[in-house]
Formats: sequence, structure tokens, C-alpha cells
Amino acid sequence: MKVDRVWHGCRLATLAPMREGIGTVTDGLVAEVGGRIVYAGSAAEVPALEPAERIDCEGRWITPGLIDCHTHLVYGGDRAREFEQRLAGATYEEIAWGGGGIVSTVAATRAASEDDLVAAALPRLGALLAEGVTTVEVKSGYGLELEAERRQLRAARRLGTQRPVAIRTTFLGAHAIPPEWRGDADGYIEAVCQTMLPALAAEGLADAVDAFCEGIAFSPEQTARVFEAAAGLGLPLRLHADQLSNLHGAALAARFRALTADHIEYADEAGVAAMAAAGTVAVLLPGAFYFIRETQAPPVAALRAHGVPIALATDSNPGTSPLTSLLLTLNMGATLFRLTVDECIAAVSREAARALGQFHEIGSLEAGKRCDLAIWDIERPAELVYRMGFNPLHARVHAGVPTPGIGRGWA
Ligand code: DI6
Ligand code: FE
Repeated sequence: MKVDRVWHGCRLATLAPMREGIGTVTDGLVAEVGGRIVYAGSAAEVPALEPAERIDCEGRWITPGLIDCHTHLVYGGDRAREFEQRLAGATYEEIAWGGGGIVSTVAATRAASEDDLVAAALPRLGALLAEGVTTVEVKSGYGLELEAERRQLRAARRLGTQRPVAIRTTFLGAHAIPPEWRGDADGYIEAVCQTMLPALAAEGLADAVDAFCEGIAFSPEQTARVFEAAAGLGLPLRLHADQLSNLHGAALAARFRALTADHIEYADEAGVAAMAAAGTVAVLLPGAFYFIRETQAPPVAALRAHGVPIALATDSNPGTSPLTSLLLTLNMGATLFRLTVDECIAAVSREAARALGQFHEIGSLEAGKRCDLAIWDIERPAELVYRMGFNPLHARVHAGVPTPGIGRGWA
């Protein structure tokens, strides 16, 4: 069989669902044709191949390209000043009620052009790619009116044309009540459902729809209206649920068969059971937990007991998680939430792919999937989780093509 490229002499964490744990293969080989994996497994069992190019991995580990399945990467301005206020004693919620917080990023985002938004996001994206990330989800939600939400989503799509990465967009119009709608959250939700969502869906700018269900944002009833409108347009659902308080957002997400319920620090056992029954993925965001100094950890034991898939993501955003390292997120998932190494690695590959409804395409090393690889200078997978602020990426491959300039193999 003629193939384009073969990576040999590697150890694999395939993340294939039928295998134990992370699906380790010690005598690994990956073969690719036209950007797709045609074989990933033991070199001893491989059919005869005629590769155009052979890459000797010299014993390194290959994982699927990493997936950051929850980010707010595209926005204007920053919130360093607010960080200083918080250091002086103000809480995140006090700042939000005082007109700061999300709303200050909304002002900066509205003032930015599409080019400005792309330029501001590129360095953040670059930091993710440098750690072997090959798919990034990007939410809107800092425009909060049609034109500015559109600019954010278009900027997000453009990131995927300017860098070798797959971008999945999510419309988060129901992120905060914009200043001009203060006191009329229902009116704003009406605008989200009747005007913004249909227009952006028709333009193909949203791969999914998310909402922030919280005391400082939208009620479960308002969230349900957004979900009904999105479901009516055939769009998959996500939810920022039970992050700061238990509004039974996890159960709400499950009732609508949402792809994910995200954060869920305050979710209860009934919410977790509902997620399990609906196949809703738990997306845990330890960067936000850490940054706002939350003390209530998500219900990991219940998630495990009910068999809810667990994903991890950066939640990269200016207010509660100014984080652009998925490797540090793995360390936080283990240290703060006590996830195991195998759970952490699956959480940014196989389970993150499920969180995006993309497990048919990415998230494991299996024939037929896009050939997105991260090749690591490590002796054991635990090193990806154990270190803090160290990047052992050797090389990165997106759709079969190695990325020049990224990884130590290209230094
Ligand atoms: N939850 C969060 O942690 C972020 N958004 C959300 O719904 C915070 C966004 C911000 O403060 O700018
Ligand atoms: Fe978020």
C-alpha cells in the first residue's frame, strides 16, 4: 500500500475507546494518506507499506493532537486592572455587579475591528499550538449585539485559515446582559433567540450554542429559551453550568441533551446522574477554579461513579482564566481535582473530541481520523501531567502535515 508518511519507532497513546486506559502501544507506527490516518498501532502487525516519507521518532511518544474544547480566545483588551482590584479584596461577583468584569471586555471587543480581534488572538492561539494543540473551540460572547458577535465569530474562523489548526466556533450571545439591556434580561434573550441566533446560524458562523446560566447572568428559564431556539435550528448545545452556585444547570443541560455541561463545581448528584443518562460530557475548567480561588471542587467522584465522560479545557478568557497552556491545565486537573494521569490525557483528546461532537473525526489515533499528532520528548505519559511550565513537545502534525517552527524537533 502506498502512503504519504509513516512515523515509526514511536510509542503511542492511541486513546482508542476499545483499548485499556490510554491505549498504549510500545512498538508503534502511524501511517497517513492525504491528511488521514490509515494505520495506527503495532509495527509488528502493519500491512506492507510504501511510504513517500519515513520519520523515525527515536522512541518518542505520540498522542492525538490535543484539543482545547472550551475557550473564549477572541476578545479585545485585557483585565489586568481588575486582577489588581481582586488582589485588593474585591470579589469577581462584586466587580461584575459594579459594571466591570465581562462588560468591560464587551466594551473593548465592540471597539475592536475584526482585524484587531484576529491580531489579539493570534499570540494566545500560538501559545496553545506550541504545546501540540490541533483543535480549538472558540466562543463569542463579548460582542453581545449582532454585529460584534459576528465579528468575533468571523475572527475565530479566520484564525483557522491563518494557522494550521481546526477551529470550532460557539455562539455565546447569552453570556452577560449588555449595558443597553440592563434591567431587561428577558428582552435581551428575545433578541438573542429571534435576531442574533438565526442570523449567525444562517451565515454558518456557529458550530454550537452556549449560555451562561448563573445568578450574575441568565436564569434556567432564560437559558431554556436559548436552547429551544438553538435546537430548533439544529445546533448542538453547551452550557456554563453551576460554576458559582447550584441553579441545576447540569440537569438542564442534560434535559436538552446538550453536548456538555461546563464548570459544574456546584452540580449535585441528581445533575450528574442526568448527565450520564443524556450522554452529556463534563468539561472541567481548573484554570477558572484556580484563578477565582474557588474552593468547591466539581463532583469528580460522582462523575466517575455515573460514568460521565470528563474533558478538561483552558477556558482561556480575560476575566476568570487568562490561561493559554493546556499542559498546565492537565497538571491543575490532577492537582486540584485529583484526576488520574490517564483521565487527564483522555480529557484533552478523546473526551474533548466528544465534547465537540467530533469524535468521528479527532481525539484518537485510529484509521479514518484526521492525522493530528503531538510527538513528545518524554519517557512516560505522566510527564505531560506532572510538570508545570515545561513543554516537552518535539513536533506537531495537523492534517498529516508537520508544522515547521513548532516543537523542539524544529528548533
Ligand atoms: N464563565 C467564566 O468563567 C467566564 N465566562 C463564563 O461564563 C468569565 C468571563 C469573563 O469574566 O470575562
Ligand atoms: Fe467559559
